[in-house]
Amino acid sequence: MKTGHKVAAYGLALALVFGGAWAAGAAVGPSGGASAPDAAGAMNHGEHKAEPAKVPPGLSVSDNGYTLQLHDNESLGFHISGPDGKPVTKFAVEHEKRLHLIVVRRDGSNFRHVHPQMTPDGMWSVPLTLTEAGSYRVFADFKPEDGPKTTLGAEVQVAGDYRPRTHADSRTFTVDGYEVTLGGELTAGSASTVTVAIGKDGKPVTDLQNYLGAKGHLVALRAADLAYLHVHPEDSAEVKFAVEVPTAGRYRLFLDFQHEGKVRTAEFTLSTVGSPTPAAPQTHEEGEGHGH
Ligand SMILES: [Cu+2]
Repeated sequence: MKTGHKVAAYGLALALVFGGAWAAGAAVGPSGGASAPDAAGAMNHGEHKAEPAKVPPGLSVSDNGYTLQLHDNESLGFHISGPDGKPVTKFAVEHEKRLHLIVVRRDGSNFRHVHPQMTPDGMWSVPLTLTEAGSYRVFADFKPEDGPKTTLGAEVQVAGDYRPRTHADSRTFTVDGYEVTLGGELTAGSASTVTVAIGKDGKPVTDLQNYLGAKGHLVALRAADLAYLHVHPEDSAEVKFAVEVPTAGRYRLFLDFQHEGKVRTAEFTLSTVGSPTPAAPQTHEEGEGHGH
């Protein structure tokens, strides 16, 4: 596993992102808490509550004592090392899975949300073929049985002729004949409510199936750095989310929904509205801003 570590460390130098609590579940956990671990030594006040994170989740390969160790192999393999340096084997189930893996290219394209399998010794893998060239961010979203909810990110490179795409703001997306529309606005510095309407053949789809225990799952990434935002489903009857938007700017949102037995993904690009809020105070912790 040392080997894997080296490889991972090399690949990561650029990126690391991530964050958050992927959908609802995080509930109360100290998810935002200790985001910038090794660097800054930030959290030296011994407070582990939901204080505002200075850095959103998902931006680091290591957080809360846990490290994402990508393996250098064909299928996407990895393990999570714990505070004791050993592979973690006990994970809490969240949204029906022990670990959620999000893969997205740095330009915000080619989003994938998959659920790897783990061997008893803590080695995870998932058959995932990345065919288009580019630099990809891999986010592992999990909660160790005896640790906080954590989102780690590392980079995977796919060689070839990389043609990055740009994404203009867009709140509608069509996939397999489903027209998906986002409602609501993102406002920096607050939890913004986003609603989802899904139609097919001009009629609203009213019988969405549960997928991972909810009517839909939304992943929100800050376009500039792929910070992984906290998203909480707000209501089980309606497809509605609270998205914690830390800063003004553009965001990529990816909705997984299930209808008639198949999971599909719709993607959107939204920019924040209103006056940009100033950056969170760097020297004082006043508990305002994007905390809960
Ligand atoms: Cu998942």
